[in-house]
Amino acid sequence: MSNRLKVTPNDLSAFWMPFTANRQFKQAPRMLVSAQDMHYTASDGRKILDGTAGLWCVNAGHCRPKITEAIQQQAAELDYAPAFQMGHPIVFELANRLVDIAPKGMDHVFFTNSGSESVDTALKMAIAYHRAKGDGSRFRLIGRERGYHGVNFGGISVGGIVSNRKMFGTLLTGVDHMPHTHLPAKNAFTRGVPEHGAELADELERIVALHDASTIAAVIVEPVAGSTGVILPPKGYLKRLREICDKHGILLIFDEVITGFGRLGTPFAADYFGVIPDIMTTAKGVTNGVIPMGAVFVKKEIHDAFMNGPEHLIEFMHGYTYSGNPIACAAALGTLDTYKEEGLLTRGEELAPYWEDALHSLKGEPHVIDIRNIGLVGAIELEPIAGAPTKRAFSAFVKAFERGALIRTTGDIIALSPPLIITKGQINELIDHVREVLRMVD
Ligand code: PXG
Repeated sequence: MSNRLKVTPNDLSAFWMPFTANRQFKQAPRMLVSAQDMHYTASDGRKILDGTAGLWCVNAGHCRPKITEAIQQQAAELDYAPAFQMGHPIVFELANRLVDIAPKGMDHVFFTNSGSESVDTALKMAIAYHRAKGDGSRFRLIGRERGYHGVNFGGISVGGIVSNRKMFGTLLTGVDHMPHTHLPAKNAFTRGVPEHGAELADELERIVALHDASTIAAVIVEPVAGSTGVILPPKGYLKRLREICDKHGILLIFDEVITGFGRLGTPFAADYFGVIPDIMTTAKGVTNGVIPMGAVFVKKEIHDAFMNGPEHLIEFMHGYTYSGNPIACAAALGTLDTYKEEGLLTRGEELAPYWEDALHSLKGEPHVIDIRNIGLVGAIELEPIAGAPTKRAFSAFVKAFERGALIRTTGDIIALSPPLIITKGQINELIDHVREVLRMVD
């Protein structure tokens, strides 16, 4: 095996990096060369504490043996099998295992390769479901301001992050947005789910009144919005959305790409909030981030509505070459085994009070204007530098990396989402790194 430690590529130009300031990065690259459990190793040999589970995906920690072995074995046994009109055993096994841990009633799984594909799959399913039931006038999709649903055209259309939308033309038509639920004036420094703002769900009634329910297929929200900087649903908000959707025959889609697989201390956010959607999109934690895979969970009624035509016809004209790829399935099974053996899908619940106290100990540190937390998710919002938004948080990110911690920033918000195997000692260490960098940055 090659030892890439201290080996630096001499030309970084060919790789166009995703969601990265390419020119800035290539002048001062930050390279990771290996990982184990809670740590990365940087190319200069330093150990870096992973405060973000990679990109919210490495929930069981890095290079876990069960997952590695499962991938190795599968690659040697059945590397690829056609995904259309053919099957292989472990994709069926995986679907059953996923349904076993899913919220009640979510009995079917459709496989994709990413969160973005899961979202576009769910949106297409919702529209096609109504049409399959003879209700083809329901085509509208309702998202939310500041929502992140990946980067494909469906996802950015229902998404509400301006910088991800404005460069890309007209997007999907027939889309509207509810307001976001970030109310710092009322909810700043709340521990856990905020008190104020459930009434924002009633904005859905306003949208229904404008377009008429008979034109609306689905509402999609992240139960906890991650990428936009950790925005929590106010108490009662998601229940209210569920009620309004039920009243008007609108499907409710939860985008659980980051909240799925234990992030909130329950297997899914639907479990945490006691609100079950009709469709649930996941990715990331399904394979511990190790092999690309997404999974869309669907209620029985929705699946069954497609199963009515002639049996020789394909019921849902959708799928990907790599839907249910055997090696991804093996990685997912190894991941589910690891979650189960170590109780990781509920470990966040035990750690959440300690995590909450540690995070909120940052109140009063320089620049901090809000702190938010739920499960093993945390956000520290900083006052932006006047005229230079994002700059302060980004320099905190760079300084944290130099000190030995990987944190994530979005806008002027530091978002933390460590692997679910983190110890209390490592929580202290992570928060101390953040405290120190807050004291260092301008
Ligand atoms: N939905 C949600 C809610 C997400 O958070 C996606 C869809 C898209 O997933 P893919 O696999 O297509 O990237 C996401 C992705 C961050 C960060 O730091 C978050 C994501 C991706 C990268 C960075 O907040 N979320």
